[in-house]
Amino acid sequence: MNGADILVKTLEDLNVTTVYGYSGAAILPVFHALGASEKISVVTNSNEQCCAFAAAGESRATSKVGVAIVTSGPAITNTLTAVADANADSIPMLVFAGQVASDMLGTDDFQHIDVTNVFAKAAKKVIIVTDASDIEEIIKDAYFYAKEGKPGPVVIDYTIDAQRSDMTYKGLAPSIYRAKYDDERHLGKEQCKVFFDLLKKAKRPLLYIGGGMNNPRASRVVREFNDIFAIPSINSLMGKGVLDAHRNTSLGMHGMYGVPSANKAILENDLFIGLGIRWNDRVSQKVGEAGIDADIAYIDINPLKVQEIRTARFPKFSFIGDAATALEDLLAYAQQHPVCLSIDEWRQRVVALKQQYPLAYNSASPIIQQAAVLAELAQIMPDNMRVTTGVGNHQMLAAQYLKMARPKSFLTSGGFGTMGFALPTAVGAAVADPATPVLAIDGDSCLRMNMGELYTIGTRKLPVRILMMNNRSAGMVRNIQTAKFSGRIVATDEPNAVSYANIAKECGFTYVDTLEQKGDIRKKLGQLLAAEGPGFLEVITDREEVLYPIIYPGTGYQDMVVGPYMQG
Ligand SMILES: Cc1ncc(C[n+]2csc(CCOP(=O)(O)OP(=O)(O)O)c2C)c(N)n1
Ligand SMILES: [Mg+2]
Repeated sequence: MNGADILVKTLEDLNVTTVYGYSGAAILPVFHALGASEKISVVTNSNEQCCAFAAAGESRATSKVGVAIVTSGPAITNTLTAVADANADSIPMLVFAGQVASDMLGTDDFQHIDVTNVFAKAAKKVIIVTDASDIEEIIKDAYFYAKEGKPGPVVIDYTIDAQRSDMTYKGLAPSIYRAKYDDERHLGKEQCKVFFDLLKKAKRPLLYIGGGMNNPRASRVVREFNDIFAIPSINSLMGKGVLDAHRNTSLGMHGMYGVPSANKAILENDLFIGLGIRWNDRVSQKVGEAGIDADIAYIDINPLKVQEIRTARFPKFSFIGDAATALEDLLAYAQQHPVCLSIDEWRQRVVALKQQYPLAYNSASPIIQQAAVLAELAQIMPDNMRVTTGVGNHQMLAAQYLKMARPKSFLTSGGFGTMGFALPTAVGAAVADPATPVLAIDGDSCLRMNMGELYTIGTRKLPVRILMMNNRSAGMVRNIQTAKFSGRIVATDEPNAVSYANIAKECGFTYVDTLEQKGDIRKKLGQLLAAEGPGFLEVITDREEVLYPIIYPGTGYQDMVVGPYMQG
């Protein structure tokens, strides 16, 4: 075997069944070895950024660790944005790059770049491998390291001489590496008591669910927890679907573009229970700052973040560890020491907030509003649908309106806010879990960024439906120009010179349509959802539509601007 064969055999041992790969000379031995694999298939995306987004899409949608394999130089730098994106959202993945021969490292050799330095701040870890005798162990370790603690992407830079060198496969057991990263931290009885003493004292406790909880186990445990305690909840963008959004005490996403009732509730809570969250600045004003006087209980696996919050916000309870395990410990404690909450008034209050501050939009306009499409979609979308989004108004409206009922069902670029995300992520989600239908909700500007994925989806006949919101504008940025830059629209409006639906058709989409009439929204959405094979619906929407609510940077929840259609 050579070093490339060992890489492939190691991935097989780890039960990897798909890699997202784009070839090139410096990685060709690995592609040659992949060609002989009966267990691994290669999906070729339209560029390397899409390979990495698709790999991360696998990880976002399932418990797998997605794998991308690309060549050196411009290929690996093409993945930088997607790697940083995965890092920002704590998504595990492996990205392999071919590299020039080890004796050419640091020279101006063709397509050479210092990957270790370029990715140092963008990935959870970067490893350069110049000796094939290391590769098996490095990959097996990296696979589980990517998942442990605060998950993230690992980049492995593999020189061409190492790929070619002869080596024997050791067959190291993956379980050794898995066990190395077992998290064995539990809450002790005293800590459980502190938590429940706080909770019993609280009149208006609020669960705040983050992306750290967005997996089946954590979702199951927190649902069990809330079946008992029925604590009103809000979620971050990344925490959508962890708790069932249909529950009447689930308020939905809060923050800069959050739903009004969630943003109102946070102003009124007196115990903020943060689970798997990182206190992002898009959440605007933070609990513990002036205006929100609440006790804080905080559980997260990232020691740096918990420590930061301990020194900045003085939580009355905090724990560094797996939030699902901590909740299991709390549940076990509560079984032995029954806890009774008297928060009925608060439960009724949040239900009233939802009724008092519903989402609303310009329903009188003759032109289709993106919000109207999302509101209709929320009515008819089946619970088993997995959604991906772009970045912009359509993304925030999807987050506001869609009631996700399952974890890992709403895949969106949170921490990095990366345009071009929806299509390649949908590719990864559809390949990894073909039984779950995927709906990619994308904006016109975002779609253009990785339009090549129409080809990937169409030619592979992937079960992906695309709902394209075409307002002929980078709407979210245009909104800021209108509100804060004297209405001067620069580089955000686009002419509508092309039919995207026609492009999709040309790429092999079997269902394509365009929606322009308000009266057809429900019918055409239904047709898109029911379509067999790849489907594409282009919706022509109002360029002047403004996304509400908004909390402008530097202001707080009490300054939320709800616009002319919602109640303040
Ligand atoms: C790679 C990248 N470039 C630029 C931005 C800044 N940005 C955020 S939203 C947005 C507009 C998105 O437009 P579109 O996809 O049409 O969505 P809309 O807001 O119109 O619904 C831009 C340019 C970004 N987030 N990511
Ligand atoms: Mg747009």
